Amino acid sequence: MTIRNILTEPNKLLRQISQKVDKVGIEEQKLMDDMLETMYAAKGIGLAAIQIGIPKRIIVMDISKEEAKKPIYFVNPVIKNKDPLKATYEEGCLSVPNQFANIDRPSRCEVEYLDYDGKKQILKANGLFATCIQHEMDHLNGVLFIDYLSKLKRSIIIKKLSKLKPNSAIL
Ligand code: GNR
Ligand code: NI
Repeated sequence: MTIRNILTEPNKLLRQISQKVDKVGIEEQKLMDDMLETMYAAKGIGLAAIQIGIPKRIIVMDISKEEAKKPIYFVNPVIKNKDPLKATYEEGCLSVPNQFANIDRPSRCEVEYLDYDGKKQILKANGLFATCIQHEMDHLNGVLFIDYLSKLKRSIIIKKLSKLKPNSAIL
């Protein structure tokens, strides 16, 4: 397993739409292993493949608070039955370092996906899990949580990040 570099905003790759996976094979499993190790190393609770530069519809997540790790692997996830009731969480993103904002999203949803072994699964999500899977799903569609903020707030964040990373304007 390898810890990979996490891309940060501004970076055009983060705006790319990720492609469906045909088959969950060895290559995809190795990618999921690397993603999980990278996510744990960065102290995140979720990671989408595009955050390490791979435009495939793959997400890893672990929202367990205890010592015991409970990773979940999602391939080709689809979100269904979003609750019209919204919940607000303070979100952060490993690709938008050190920036946080309150974001409203459907409080509950269902997610259909293929697991690590390529088996079809469906889960009902609420609380932080519902927020996180929707945040990760956005990554697969080139969307970041800062896109839900006003233009002014978003541009202030992007300006801050660009200063930390002067070369990013040409990526
Ligand atoms: O680690 C993360 N924490 C988090 C907190 C609130 C809402 C969403 C997240 S996801 C984030 C990791 C990340 O950037 N995943 O794409
Ligand atoms: Ni993120």
